[in-house]
Amino acid sequence: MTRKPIYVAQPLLPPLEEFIPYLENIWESKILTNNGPYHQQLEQALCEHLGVKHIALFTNGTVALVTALQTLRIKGEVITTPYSFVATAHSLLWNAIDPVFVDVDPNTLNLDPAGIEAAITPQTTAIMPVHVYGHPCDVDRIQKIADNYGLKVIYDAAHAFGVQDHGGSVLRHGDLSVLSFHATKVFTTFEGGAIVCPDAKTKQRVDHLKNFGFVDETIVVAPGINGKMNEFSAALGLLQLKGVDQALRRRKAIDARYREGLAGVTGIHCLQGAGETVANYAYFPILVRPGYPLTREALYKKLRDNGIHARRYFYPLISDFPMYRGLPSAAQSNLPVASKAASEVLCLPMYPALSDEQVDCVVELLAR
Ligand code: T4K
Repeated sequence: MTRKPIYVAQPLLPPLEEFIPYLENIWESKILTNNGPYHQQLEQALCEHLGVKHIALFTNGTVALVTALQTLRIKGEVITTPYSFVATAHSLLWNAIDPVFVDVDPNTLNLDPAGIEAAITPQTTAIMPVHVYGHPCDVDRIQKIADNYGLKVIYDAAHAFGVQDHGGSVLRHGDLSVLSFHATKVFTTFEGGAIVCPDAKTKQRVDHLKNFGFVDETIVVAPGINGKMNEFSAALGLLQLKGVDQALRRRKAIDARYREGLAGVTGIHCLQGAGETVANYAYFPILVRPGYPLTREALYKKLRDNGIHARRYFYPLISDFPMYRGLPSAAQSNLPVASKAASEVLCLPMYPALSDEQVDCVVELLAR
């Protein structure tokens, strides 16, 4: 039977007719970019929605990560996780910073604070953890280490849109947090991203850096980049924001349906959240373990043969890519938990338009 492929993610787009008035305004004003009206409105709206004070929009999450490191003038070595999308470590290389990989926690697959101290050297200037799958890192322990050693903390929060812990938005932690609004994310502006800043002064530096370093027409204070979000994306973001809560409710229902359906399947382990009070259900990762009749690779292929495009986020580990594997910290013996997770993980389709029948079809294939 041929049916439409089911992908790991699919953007939830608002009805096209609702976007037309935004487009008409852009056509009328002819302001397409450079801190235009929709850009300003979206920054304000996101601050309110996320419960943060300052946000700077970007063209994508990767440029935002690169700029976050520039903002804090990070140099030398940065401690980070191998278990992430490759953009995390690439942002370090783009700043001529040496990544130092530390293993992850077996329960959350986030950077394990227990390994951080041993990796600190006189060259270490910062820690870059990732809230993997939107589950918060152990922010208190990470901050304590950072304070003890005088290190900055930049969170790669690409997956953590809307996530809250007991004190509010998870994006308030560290010195900066970086979001991605890519098409596959919980909240999308086609391509896009943002840096969440703790104060107006830091946001001002970020705003200069994302606009070539311009302070005004004639003054350039830093070798900045072009990281600006355009008006089309900002307008889409404003519209998208209206439906994001409803979309999260649907994601939550899908998460529950998967968990219920997979509960009795021997060898399939569903990753739990990390104690967030508001989760965003950005991904549905399972770990394929001994006891399951197929290997992870065989299951991946079986699903694909049935039109279900699950993804191995995150395999290979970043530390196994050619530009990283020569680093002493990239050795598999240094990263046993991350290496095991990378060989077991499969992210199942997770997006609001996924129907109960489609979820059941995935579960049935896994259970059969
Ligand atoms: N840090 C972390 C921890 C990240 O996960 C990411 C990005 C970043 C930083 C960098 O942020 P950005 O610079 O991207 O803003 C995807 C995304 O491209 C990437 O944004 C994301 N993480 C990563 C986890 O996943 P691919 O190469 O796996 O995506 P792709 O194109 O294969 O898409 C997956 C599925 O989604 C497709 O099979 C179909 C569906 N899809 C995809 C696109 C692009 C759609 O339905 N519509 C679409 O427009 O990397």
